[in-house]
Amino acid sequence: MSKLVEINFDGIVGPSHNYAGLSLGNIASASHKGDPSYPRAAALQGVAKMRGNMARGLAQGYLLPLPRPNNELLHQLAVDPQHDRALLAAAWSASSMWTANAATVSPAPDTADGRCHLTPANLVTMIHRAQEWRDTQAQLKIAFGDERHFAVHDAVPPTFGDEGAANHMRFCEGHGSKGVEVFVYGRPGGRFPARQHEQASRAVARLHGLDPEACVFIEQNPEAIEAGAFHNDVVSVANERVLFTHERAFADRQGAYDAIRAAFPALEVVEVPDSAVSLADAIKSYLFNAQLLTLPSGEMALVVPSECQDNSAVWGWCESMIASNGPIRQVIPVDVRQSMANGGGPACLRLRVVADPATVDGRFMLDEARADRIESVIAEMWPEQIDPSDIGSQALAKTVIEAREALLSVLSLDELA
Ligand code: SUG
Repeated sequence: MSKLVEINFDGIVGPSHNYAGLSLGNIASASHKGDPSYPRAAALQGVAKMRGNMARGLAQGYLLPLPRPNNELLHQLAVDPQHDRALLAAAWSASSMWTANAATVSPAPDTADGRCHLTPANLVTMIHRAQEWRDTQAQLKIAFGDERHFAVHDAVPPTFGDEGAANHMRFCEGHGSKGVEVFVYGRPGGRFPARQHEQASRAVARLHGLDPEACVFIEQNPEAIEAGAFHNDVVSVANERVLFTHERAFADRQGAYDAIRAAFPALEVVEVPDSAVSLADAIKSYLFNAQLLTLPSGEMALVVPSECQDNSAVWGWCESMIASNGPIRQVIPVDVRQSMANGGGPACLRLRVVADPATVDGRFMLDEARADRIESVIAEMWPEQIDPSDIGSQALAKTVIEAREALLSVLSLDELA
């Protein structure tokens, strides 16, 4: 029997979490620019989400915050901390919390060599994200260091922008069976950057040794990017046979469904029409930036941001979906408001890896004892509040560095220091 299960690796929110308005095209990031942030609350919200999924009987892992501030970047760009506030903030960004952008993952049943392949995302469109991949790769090489089971690649070189799993979906009968991988790219030329380049997606598919018959490349709807869906996972999510999507997610709606169905005939589309939930409401509430999970009972649950309850069209739609006989049987709201204010919902905060948990370095797997340890370091060491004017201060830099090191230490991951 296959021991392959889906493991969600959540990004632990780093101690420098702040709102710097760094992401053009990400409406939440722009509208919260300059707000005070609450790193301790943010990180505890993330741990509570992980605990919730663990309590549902699901395998849960985590990735650690990256070293910030990134002094090397500040030197390379000769940043003047008084005047170059956005560049300064970039070097302090805790954006690695959104691990859906850490890498693209192709599970072992999909690849030519029968190993699980991971390619860190180059995230080249934005400097605060482009600095992530080498440190992310260093973690992936430890967590998935067993080369009998995993292959960790280098990022795709620029100029082809790659945003990782946020623009990638996988359809399968069960997580351990062979899947069809769908890559969603944007076409440049609009008001906002199209962060995922088609050529990056195609390169990842080749690197991973995917069967060309089991790959589908789809264009994201430029109107969705224009409305603030800077990643496809803001307007769609997939799990096993199900695609949960907004009607306006793809450039050619029917063509997209047909192409997926040609490769994966069992596809079930749960489409939310624009007439029920507008693209604007979908993006504001992050209804689709949800974790669509198969529970141990076999039922599917949708873990949504609690903002969905604040929007009557969105919540009304969720209630009618549950009342109907569709494949998604539960909707579970979670509070990740600190991350949401930077455009990161429950789905952004996790990287899905299908693997046998016994083959993963155990120091990256959550259990009750580790959750307790992580929570107590956060409660003790994470700054309670960061104001924009604090960014760059020596005192805060010291706090942030010490907090991360304390976390690495309790998890026996000092080699990442
Ligand atoms: O890359 N926000 C992130 C949010 C990433 C969400 N991820 C997924 N959709 N998978 C981004 O735009 C904001 C940082 C700031 O403005 O301080 C930021 O980087």
